[in-house]
Amino acid sequence: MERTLAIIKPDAAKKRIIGKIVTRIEEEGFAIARMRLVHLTKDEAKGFYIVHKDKGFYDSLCEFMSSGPAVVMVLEAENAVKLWREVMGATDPALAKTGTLRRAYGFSIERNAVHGSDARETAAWEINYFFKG
Ligand code: IDP
Ligand code: MG
Repeated sequence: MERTLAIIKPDAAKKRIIGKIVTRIEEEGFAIARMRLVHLTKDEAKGFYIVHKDKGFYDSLCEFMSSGPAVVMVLEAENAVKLWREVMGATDPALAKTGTLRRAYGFSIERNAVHGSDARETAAWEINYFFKG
């Protein structure tokens, strides 16, 4: 079984669609191994998105990610990393395929409802960031 880190971002939590997204996760066949409601500090968001520190959107992204409650989860399935990215859809909701979560619930390329790890190694690092031990 492979593991990936998923986040229901503050825009989706604010819209009260945590339940809808969790339902979709279960319908897609993932097992939820860990799950926690968090309200990140800006520094915690900056640490999580450190790979993007040189991007123009880094500061705005970290403000957004620390703007309210979010849900962090460890999802388990065969090919969990790839499968979760398919269910999420493209980063920009306008370009995401019909039926994906970002297409359905994303507001903009920044406020795009959900996060997912992009590779196995990234997933291990991201899972450890929120769920140590
Ligand atoms: P991903 O979440 O699809 O893996 P990344 O390129 O890793 O996309 O970017 C991380 C997050 O940063 C995105 O989910 C989105 O919230 C935000 N982001 C990415 N590109 C842009 C942009 O061009 N403008 C504003 N925010 C962006
Ligand atoms: Mg990414």
